[in-house]
This record gives sequence, structure tokens and C-alpha cells, in this order.
Amino acid sequence: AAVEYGLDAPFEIDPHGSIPSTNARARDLAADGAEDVVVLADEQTGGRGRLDREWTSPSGGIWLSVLCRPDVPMAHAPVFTLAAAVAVTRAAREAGVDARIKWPNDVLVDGRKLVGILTEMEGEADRVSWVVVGMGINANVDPDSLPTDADPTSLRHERGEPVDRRVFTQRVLEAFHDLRSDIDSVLPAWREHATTLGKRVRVETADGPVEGEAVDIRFPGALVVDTDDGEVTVTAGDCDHLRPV
Ligand code: BT5
Repeated sequence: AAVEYGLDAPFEIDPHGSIPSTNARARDLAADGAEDVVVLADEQTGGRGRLDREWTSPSGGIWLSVLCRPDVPMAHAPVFTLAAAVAVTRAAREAGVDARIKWPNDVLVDGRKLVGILTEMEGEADRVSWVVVGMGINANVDPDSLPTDADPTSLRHERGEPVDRRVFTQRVLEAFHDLRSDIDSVLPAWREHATTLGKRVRVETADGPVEGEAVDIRFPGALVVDTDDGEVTVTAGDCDHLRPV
């Protein structure tokens, strides 16, 4: 299927039908010096999640990557993952879907995965050269065609009717642009839409598991967990929401 475009977005659009990975394409464009480009695909044949995991990307989804060159140190790049999560969550809620953000990079509906985000970057410690924020949005896809381990869902499944991908994408990009233009607005918006805060969590980090109550998010994207040994700030890892005990 052809990708719907003609977007009036604050980005140049690089549209594709089928492509291996919009993130890979955006990285190539970055190497060519491009900036403020959004790579958009109807289908990905080699979509990737974190840690090189596969991201299943059939026709009908919104698979996109935003390439930008913000004037920030490398260490601040995770805030763009949060901004993307807020942007998609806002768009989903406008479309009538009760989307909530799960730290660090998922958007869920009732615990089911609607969106995954993958941010990649390159540059020097004091300034990024580029950031690529990949958003995998299960728009008009059948959850039965997605891997069951993540308990996936889609906008169409939740609404009982398809979304207009052009309109939805436009809303996501506008929201993302507003957030990146006002970085101070990202954390408050994230807190407002989070499902992780207040929950008992277990985060698998490189230094082992951290378990406790997720109490806050800290700039640029770390989770503060209240454990038996006091507060621990976790910058990266896989997070499970535990049942209340
Ligand atoms: C993510 O990874 O959630 C980040 C996914 C980012 C995908 C976008 S699509 C546009 C851009 N181009 C790319 O190549 N990537 C980005 P992670 O947290 O590691 O979750 C990956 C896991 O989610 C997999 O191991 C599966 O269990 C599950 N999964 C795979 N495809 C899925 C889908 N479409 N919906 C829900 N869950 C899925």
C-alpha cells in the first residue's frame, strides 16, 4: 500500500512503501548531513527494537523516524524518547484511545503494547551531532499478526475502526515539535500520562535488578525507584510492572 502523505509538518518527509528500517534510513540521511527529516514507511522488513530485538512492522502501521540535530549534550538525548512517548500518547488520546506511558519507551493501553520507541544518537559528549527517534505505532494493524510475548494492541483494535494515518502522523509530529521546542514541558507532560509512576516495578539493569515503587522521573529520563535500600535512580533497563502485594 502507498503511504499516505502530503503532511503539513515542521519536517521534511521522506516517504516509503516498504523499507528495511526507518531508523536505518534516518541514520544514513544523518551521515549525508540531513536535518529535520521524518522517514515514514507503510511496512518495515527489518524493523528493530532495543538491544537489536525485532520490531514486527506489517503494512498499515505508522513506522517513522525523526532525524534532528538539537543543541544539547549527548547525556540529554533520552529526553527525546520521553517527548516521543508524550507526543504519541497525546495523539492516541485525541483519537479516543486510553494510552499511557510505560517507562522507558513504551506506550500501552491497559497493559498492552501500542507503541515502541527507539532513540539512537551520535556526537560528542558536549553536543549531539544527530538524534534519530524511531516510533513504531501499531495503527491499522491486526494485533494477531504481531508477536504475542509483548501482548500487543493497535489503534484500530482499540477504537473498533481505523485511524486516518495522515492525520494521526501529523498530530504526532506537531506534538513532538512543540515538545522539542520547549524541553522543560516534557517531564511534566510525561508524569501526567505515565502508568509506571506509583507502581511496583522490577527493572533489569546492567548492574542487576532494581525492585521497588517507581516514584518519579528525573531529567533527562531516569526513573527514581524507592527500594528497601532507599531511592535508586535507574537510567536504562527493561521494566516490568509488578502486581501490588
Ligand atoms: C521497542 O523495543 O519497543 C522499540 C521499537 C521501535 C520501533 C520503531 S519502528 C520505526 C523505527 N524503525 C525501526 O527499525 N525501529 C523503530 P523493545 O522495547 O526492545 O521491544 C521489542 C519487543 O517488542 C520485541 O522483542 C517483541 O517482543 C515486541 N514487539 C515486536 N514488534 C511489536 C509490535 N509491532 N507491537 C508490539 N510489540 C512488538
